[in-house]
Amino acid sequence: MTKQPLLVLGPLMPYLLEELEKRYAVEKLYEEKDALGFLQAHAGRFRAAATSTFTGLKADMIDLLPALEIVSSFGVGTDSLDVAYANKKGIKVANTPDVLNEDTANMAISLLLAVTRDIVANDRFVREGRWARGETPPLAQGIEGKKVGLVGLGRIGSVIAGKLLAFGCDVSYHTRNKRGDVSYTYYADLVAMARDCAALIAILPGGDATQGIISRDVLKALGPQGTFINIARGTVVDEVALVELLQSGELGRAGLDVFVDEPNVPEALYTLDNVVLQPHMGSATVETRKAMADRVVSNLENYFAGK
Ligand code: 8YV
Repeated sequence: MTKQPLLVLGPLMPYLLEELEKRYAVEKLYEEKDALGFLQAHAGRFRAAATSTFTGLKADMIDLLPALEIVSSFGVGTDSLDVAYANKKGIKVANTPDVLNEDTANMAISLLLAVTRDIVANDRFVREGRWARGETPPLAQGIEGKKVGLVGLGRIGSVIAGKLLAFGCDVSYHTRNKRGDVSYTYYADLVAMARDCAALIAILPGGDATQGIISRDVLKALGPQGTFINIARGTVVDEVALVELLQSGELGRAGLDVFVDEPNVPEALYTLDNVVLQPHMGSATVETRKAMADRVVSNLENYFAGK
């Protein structure tokens, strides 16, 4: 049986590419020297494409793919995908929700503990021989009994909330609308939540609607004893304000997995001991990335099976 052509728009993990190649006649657009020329000659063959939250799918690319019916994206975020435009053109957009909830939530908890307990700074303290020289590091902060505010309470946010309860935290949340199905304290006003909380965790979608929602005012309200964790998107926070407030001590600590201009991280953060930095690793475990890859494949298979 001839394989259905599949256009892969950007690099994917090797396991996923292998699984796709078993089932489809894969063409890697990102390896074409003249991608536009390739599309002009061949675009009409592709009913399906695969991409990732990293590569995305913008309206101009959709316009170049007249036969496209489905795009299967690696990742849960849709901020880099022009979903509304795709749907308007009758193209289905599939992503990989749920399978990454636990590991991404674990990243939030790991950052919260690492930052409040000064794990990375104290690791440096030991390696630099300062403990051996008789120095004593400053006391860290506990999270037991503390108020932690979730900015966003979707699939991943809900898992984080459950895990925070196990650490004895008092969970509150800010979303556009109050949820009827949870008993956590709801704040319509994000500044008010930040003022009341010891830590804020950002776990809301990126994109225009949430751009800079964690503003300078929110971070200032969190204050010198406060901790900010971001595992959402760099765009949801005023990154300039974040760096300035961490430098001045007006914001206590931060654990950051995401940045505005990845992989570029504001260099001012490199020297700060009150910050733990990660290279966008929320879903990056062997187990979860495999499950995400399998979902990319099954989304395509289900589509072609008429499901
Ligand atoms: C991506 C992510 O999958 O799922 C998301 O939205 O941010 C990550 O898990 C990863 O960056 C690969 O594109």
